[in-house]
Amino acid sequence: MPLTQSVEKILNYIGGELVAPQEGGWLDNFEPATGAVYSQVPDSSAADVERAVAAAQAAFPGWSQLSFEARASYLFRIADLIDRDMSQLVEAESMDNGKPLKLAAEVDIPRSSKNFRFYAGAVLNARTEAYTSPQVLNVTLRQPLGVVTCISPWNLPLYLLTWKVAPALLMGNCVIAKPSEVTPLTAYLLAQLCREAGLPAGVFNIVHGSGGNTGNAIIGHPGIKAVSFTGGTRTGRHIASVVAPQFKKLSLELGGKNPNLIFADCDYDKMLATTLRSSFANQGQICLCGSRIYVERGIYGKFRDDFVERSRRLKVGDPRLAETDLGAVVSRAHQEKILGAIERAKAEGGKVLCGGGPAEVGGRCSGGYFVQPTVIEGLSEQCATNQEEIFGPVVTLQPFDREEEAVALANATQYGLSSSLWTRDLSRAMRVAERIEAGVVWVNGWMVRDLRTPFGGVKQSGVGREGGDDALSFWIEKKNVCISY
Ligand code: TXE
Repeated sequence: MPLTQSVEKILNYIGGELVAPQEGGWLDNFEPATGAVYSQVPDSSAADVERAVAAAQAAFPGWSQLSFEARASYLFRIADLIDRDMSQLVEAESMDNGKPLKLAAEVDIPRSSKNFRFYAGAVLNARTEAYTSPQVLNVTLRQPLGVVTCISPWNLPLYLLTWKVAPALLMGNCVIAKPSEVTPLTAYLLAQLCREAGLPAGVFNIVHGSGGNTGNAIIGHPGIKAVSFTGGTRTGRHIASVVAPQFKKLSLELGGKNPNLIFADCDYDKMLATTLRSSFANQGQICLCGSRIYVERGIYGKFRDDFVERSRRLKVGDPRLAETDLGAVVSRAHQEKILGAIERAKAEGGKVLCGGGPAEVGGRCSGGYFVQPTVIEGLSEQCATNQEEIFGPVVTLQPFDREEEAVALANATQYGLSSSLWTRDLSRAMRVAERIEAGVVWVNGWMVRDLRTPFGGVKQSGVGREGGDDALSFWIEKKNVCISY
């Protein structure tokens, strides 16, 4: 039976049980491709959060005293169940977020089981430090924090939720997760898989709800010892203002306004194909998308014409169809934000080379939230369009003449998450990469990911790093024990 018809009420996962919100708050959950309400999601209250924290606190002694191997065995089992239910999870993610089915199948869900497997494998090889000197042994204990929270966004729902939850659990913590209220479905299905895997009650809890209600109750709870957040910079700033005075550990993965620097000596065909993806994948709703494209003047005209021609050919349509390249953006409000940004770009003097408005998709999707892939040139780097995150299928083009100018343009925003850089000259690649203000620089590629690498941004793109040892170290306290003998 198609999933849409089988999920009326999405439930919280608290103390190992699937439960409704205690005070009965529910939010409509929309299918972005059709604009229809297809289910209800809890708008959980402080009472629900309290129940979840109590369940996690009760589970913590048992869970934290298990070996890495024992904890990893649960997560390997969950990964196997995600793979078993791959098609259902893919359909759910596409329906809930609006992304093409093929993108959820190629990226979102396979990466979700990979997140569990990668970190389960990492902890089995985890090391600690010990230092010896005459009659003295120093050893570092890596102890879990206790009850922690993972707050995740709507753009890559299961992918980013599992990216946070896996290391937190494996290092011995018990987790209160709060997925975005805009895309709760795959978290609900994950809860069911965790129950099937026999994960002990209270180890992992999912409390659904709005940020202002449920989210605030979580970050303010004294029983929560660390907060890992991925979302917008504005929300990240608020969370930091609440969490920092409580001296909790805090990891912030925030927005981006990522530059894509293209030098004339690049591998042109590979650059063009990759730049289409880095501009419009997931309808431009990836914090790593390259929304500011700077091209060395000698190839600017050729690139502009080729890129616009290829962008025009992208198919905006029903996410369920194999030929669809861009599905729906995540909500009516977000569609209006993106369309407003396009109108502002025009008012700022931008020339729309293609797209520039909503996309009409007929049939079952006539009420959906679609935006045309949009390419704009002729703007200054200081205008709002080039300074503020739009988080939609909208990119700007600008030529540059010299390497120093390209670096200055790349660094001309308050963000610093990622950058792409296209050149065959590896000395230039390293020179430019060293000077770009970002946490990730892709040379001759985009979204090439090794999960062992540090991932995160600088400036207003965040604080801290996820991935590999950075994630494992975030979710523990280090204690130095010095033994004299
Ligand atoms: O994210 P929010 P939104 C950017 C993008 C987007 C903007 C806002 O520009 O337009 O952020 O998107 C929870 N206490 N990114 O509104 O508000 C919220 O419920 C605790 C970039 O969707 O940041 C959700 O679970 N939690 C980003 C999560 O925070 C709170 C991906 C993200 O919500 C809260 C998504 C509070 N007070 C959007 N308020 C990326 N870096 O990938 C909200 N939340």
